[in-house]
Amino acid sequence: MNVGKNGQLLVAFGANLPFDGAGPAETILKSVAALSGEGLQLFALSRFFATPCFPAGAGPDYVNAAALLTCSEDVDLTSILARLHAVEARFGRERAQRWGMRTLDIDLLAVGDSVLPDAETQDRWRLLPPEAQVRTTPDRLILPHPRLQDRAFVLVPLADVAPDWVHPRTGLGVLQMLDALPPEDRAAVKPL
Ligand code: PH2
Ligand code: MG
Ligand code: MG
Repeated sequence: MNVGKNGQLLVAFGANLPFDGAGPAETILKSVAALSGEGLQLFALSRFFATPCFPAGAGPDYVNAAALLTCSEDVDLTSILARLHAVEARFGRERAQRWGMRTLDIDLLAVGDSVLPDAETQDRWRLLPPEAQVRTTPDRLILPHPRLQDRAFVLVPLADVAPDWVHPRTGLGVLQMLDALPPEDRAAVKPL
């Protein structure tokens, strides 16, 4: 799929380990600059938040943020993902363990109102029961990100940069998705 010139990319940042003398917040900020160097311009950047690690107890607290990026040229999604991974790698990301600790995680949350690879597959992964979420992981890109609606550490920052974005499968806006979460999940996401 092509993103198209000025296509809107919603991305989430997460980090819970220092890299090269920089703490998580500094690393996220530097990575935003690095993304601009890759042709992904920053349109809006959220506040930074301290969030408890998910799953609970699996590591130090995270810093989470979100951004709205725009693409300067018409490019393929594969190239966008390669750029995100290249920036993760530059900031010390090693892909050892799913949900493991990381110096920098950049997740593509959504590309406008695109649904990938198709509506039925997005629905299936989005509606996967929690036990199955632990056991299985998709081997291809699912958009919107299948766990987006479940995580306050994604939705709270997202509300800063794209409050009007509507999930193309559920029809729910970012604030509606936030309202559907347990209040304690939202309260645990604290501005830095
Ligand atoms: N990312 C994970 C696993 N757990 N927990 C928090 N609080 N924030 C994250 O960004 C995060 C996580 C895997 O990407
Ligand atoms: Mg992630
Ligand atoms: Mg990731």
